[in-house]
Amino acid sequence: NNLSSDSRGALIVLEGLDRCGKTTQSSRLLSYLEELGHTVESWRFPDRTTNVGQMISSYLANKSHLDDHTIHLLFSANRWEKRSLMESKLKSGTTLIIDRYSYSGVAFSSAKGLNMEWCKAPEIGLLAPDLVLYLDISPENAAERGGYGEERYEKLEFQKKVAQSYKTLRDASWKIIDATLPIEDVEKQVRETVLNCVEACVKGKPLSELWL
Ligand code: NYM
Repeated sequence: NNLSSDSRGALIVLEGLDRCGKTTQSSRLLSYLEELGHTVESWRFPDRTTNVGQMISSYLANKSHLDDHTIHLLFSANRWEKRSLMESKLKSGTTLIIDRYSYSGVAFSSAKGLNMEWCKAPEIGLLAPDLVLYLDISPENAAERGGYGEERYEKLEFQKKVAQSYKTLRDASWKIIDATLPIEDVEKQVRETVLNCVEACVKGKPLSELWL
């Protein structure tokens, strides 16, 4: 096999509305890549284990209140505190599967009415994903999936705005997948797209930074 030690890992991001199935697909993808012999890790943002992550977690649980700009910058800081580890993992050949990233940051904050360019600015210089898998589901459809939880943002009206924001963020790294298909069909598309992406990275596709 051609996984030589000097080839880098791929940065793969899953995005979508709450309840779109990201978490299920990222764990299935992790097992699949492991079975193929790849070195791979599954991460998620917010990373609630850090100090910043704990502030975010308390905000999401409605246990604290923060200005919209402040929480936006905390989400971004939470990615920045992982940036160097992310870069060294990728360069040493580890593929990272990440559940939510800068696109969530911009989509959720701009859905509150914050200026989109302002929202994108603190993300400049973070590593750009090689592939964004967008699990596409209508807000109504997502809401029917067992209902939303108690967390902030898990409301139909708000998710509609988030869906609109996501649409304006699409770029060439995005693959839109119909998340209303049966889990196995979604998984099949995820696998195909990811294998192409991993291969491109092995062959020397350079790492780049946001925004592309
Ligand atoms: N979220 C997530 C943001 O508002 N900004 C961000 O930068 C990120 C990464 O946090 N409703 C929102 C989206 C989710 C919530 O995410 C928690 P999860 O995947 O449910 O743990």
